Amino acid sequence: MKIKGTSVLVFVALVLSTVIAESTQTCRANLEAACNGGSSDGWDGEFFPGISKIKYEGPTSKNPLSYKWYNADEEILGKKMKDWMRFSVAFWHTFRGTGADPFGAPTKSWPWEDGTNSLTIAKRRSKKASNPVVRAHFEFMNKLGVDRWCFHDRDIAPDGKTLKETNANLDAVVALAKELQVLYSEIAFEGTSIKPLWGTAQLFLHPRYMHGAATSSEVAVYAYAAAQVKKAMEVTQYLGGENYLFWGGREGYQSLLNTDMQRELDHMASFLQAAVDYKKKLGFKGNLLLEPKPQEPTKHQYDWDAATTFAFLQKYGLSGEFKLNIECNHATLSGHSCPHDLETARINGLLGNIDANTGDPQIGWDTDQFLTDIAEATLVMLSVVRNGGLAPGGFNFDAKLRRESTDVEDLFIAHISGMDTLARGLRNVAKLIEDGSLTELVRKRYQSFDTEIGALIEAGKVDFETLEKKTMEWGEPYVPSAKQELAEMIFQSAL
Ligand code: XLS
Ligand code: NI
Ligand code: NI
Repeated sequence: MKIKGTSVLVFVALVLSTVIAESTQTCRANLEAACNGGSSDGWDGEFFPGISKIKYEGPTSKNPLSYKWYNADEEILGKKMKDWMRFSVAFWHTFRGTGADPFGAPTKSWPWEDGTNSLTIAKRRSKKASNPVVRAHFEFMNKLGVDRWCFHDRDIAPDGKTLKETNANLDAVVALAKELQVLYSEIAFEGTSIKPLWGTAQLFLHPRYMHGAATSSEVAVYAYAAAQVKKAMEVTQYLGGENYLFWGGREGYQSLLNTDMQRELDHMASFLQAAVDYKKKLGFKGNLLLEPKPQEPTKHQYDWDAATTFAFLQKYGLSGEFKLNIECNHATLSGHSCPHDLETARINGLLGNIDANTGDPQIGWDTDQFLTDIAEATLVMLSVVRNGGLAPGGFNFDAKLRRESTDVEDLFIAHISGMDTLARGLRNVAKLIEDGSLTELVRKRYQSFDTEIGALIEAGKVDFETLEKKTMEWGEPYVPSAKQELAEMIFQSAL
């Protein structure tokens, strides 16, 4: 996309790429050693000076800073790997994550944060020209070779005293993000534009949302949330975002004793209907996504899982307007597996995006770990391939480093590992499809329905009386083996 002032940006891009290439004049990215006498406000160096662009080196490489399975331009099953994956970096985990947990203080002192005083950083973040966090983020994406990102309004810009001030803070950072998107698109991605995979409004951190946002018992909070979403939709569109997301972290309840569940659900539907209307007014072309999660922070969230969310959408006549963003760790928290929720979304035409992560079987919360289980990744990719891909959705790494991983390079290693795992899953799916025996096993299992009477049943045309007559005629059915172990054996051999 050509914009006004592109030539200026190309010039800046050339200068910047020279700086990057020569790696001279690099300010060490920490507050003590920053160029401007202990303040990194004037920052224009590299944040990751020792790390160059991550390249594909193949499965035999021992270099942790290389891709072993993800080869962006390689074609698999008729599409380039990058087009199957459409990877995205989650700004909040990667650049705002501190390693703090309910029991412990932050463990990470990232070069772009001061690690202690969030207000200082917040102020610094709100100053367009000197926003080290956003700058670090785009350098990271460039080096990783990922051209999509996801954000909440409040992770990129802080709250002000009034909504007006807050919106102005957001505008300043969004202007810088837009500039950097164009800049890095030119220098790093040969004209393909960097953009958000999705944007969203953070409707769970601020105390005003303690009873929920769209489902708050306070009408002024409902209104505030609407105003916040309106603005977040606008900036997502401005940045070229491909989707807009709703995650209802506090849309739910702690106790049914003080909750009018019917009223809250009706409010949520009105809120989402208003978002649909505003999307149309804006002319926003992307998908609206809902992200199911059963609980945490509330005891019960209304978008419990894919099936519950689908029922809600149908009840309120919103089905055609939303797709689902399935997060693997949420699926397991709801008592399903990730592939179960992916398939539930897919067969109902709702699979729009994946928040790629995984939980820990021994810890009962949303640990948001990078997915490194190859078997799981293969099943995930099976759903994606059956879905014909995810576009305009993709894979957002809603995943964070463990509290104990504190090196800057760990951020790269984590993403590389997550990307390689899914890439390996895709390669395995190709093997399974080429081999064909799993598909054949499933086909054979249902072949009794590939008959005249089976077809009539599937068309919903056979009544109980007819089936009773058939049963008299057929006698006791022959019931063959399900071949589960054989299916597992075939699956294993593709990994
Ligand atoms: C939290 C959610 C959240 C959404 C975006 O559990 O996964 O990160 O993806 O608000
Ligand atoms: Ni998520
Ligand atoms: Ni989550």
